[in-house]
Amino acid sequence: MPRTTAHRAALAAALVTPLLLPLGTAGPARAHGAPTDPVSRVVACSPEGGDRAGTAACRAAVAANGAPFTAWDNLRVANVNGRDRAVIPDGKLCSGGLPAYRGLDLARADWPSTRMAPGAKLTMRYVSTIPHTGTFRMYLTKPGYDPAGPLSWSDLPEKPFAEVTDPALTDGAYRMEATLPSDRTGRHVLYTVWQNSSTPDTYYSCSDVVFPEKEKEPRKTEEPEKKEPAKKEPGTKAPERKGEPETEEPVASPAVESPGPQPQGDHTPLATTSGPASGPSAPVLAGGAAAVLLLAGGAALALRLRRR
Ligand SMILES: [Cu+2]
Repeated sequence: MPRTTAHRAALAAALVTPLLLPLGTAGPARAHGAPTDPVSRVVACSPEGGDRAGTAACRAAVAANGAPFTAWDNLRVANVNGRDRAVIPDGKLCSGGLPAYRGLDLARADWPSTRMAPGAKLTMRYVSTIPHTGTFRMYLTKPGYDPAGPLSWSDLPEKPFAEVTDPALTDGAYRMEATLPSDRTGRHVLYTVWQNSSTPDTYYSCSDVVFPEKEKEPRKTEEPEKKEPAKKEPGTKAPERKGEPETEEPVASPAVESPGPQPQGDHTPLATTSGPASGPSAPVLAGGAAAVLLLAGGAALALRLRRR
């Protein structure tokens, strides 16, 4: 594994205690990004995904993939330029059509998920250690979405429920505020598209989210097998699960400041190797390049951490 311990520790810290991660003052490291809250499939099932990586869904995904999701931050396709629906095939939205991530496209209803409240404020955390400029678009599968079928573009509304351009990068992550649609129940996919403006790349991510099921009848009859969603009992809050999106946490205001033009030299565009039509060896090359970049970034991070 070409990943450094420092880098692994960085993601672990980002997943557990993002506010404590001292990346905010750091210079650019060589990496890209992915949503960690609500956690994306690729992060959850990566070797750094902790308990989530051991779930049946993640084990099946890795098996179908034929390789672990080590490069969790490299799910990107070059030169899409906003033509997501034309370039990324139906059923392959979660992999971006990239063979190296095909395990993420499995149609399952048990992916590691994050609980959400309809209509609530969402603060998405999208870990990244290099400040690309660009626009994030967030989509939520339509009411009635069936997680047992392949995810297709027709499952997503035409318009994103949130769109954020050039959010501030704080504590190693972009934080984006959005208001969730209020009419969803049950399991859904939050699909995030990050179209860079400072690179030719677009990043794709599936985060599995679960809204409370609708109460069918106001409790006239007892249904013993019925599960009460999010029953409030003092002192029994599950520590592992993310409940409602955090509302008390101060967040960077979205889309106010632009970090300015990025030198292209600090990033390796994979224009010729990362398209969905490229051969099976291309993602391996891409992964190798990313691994080198990540190695460099991890070393830089280690130095920074040591200096503190
Ligand atoms: Cu990048």
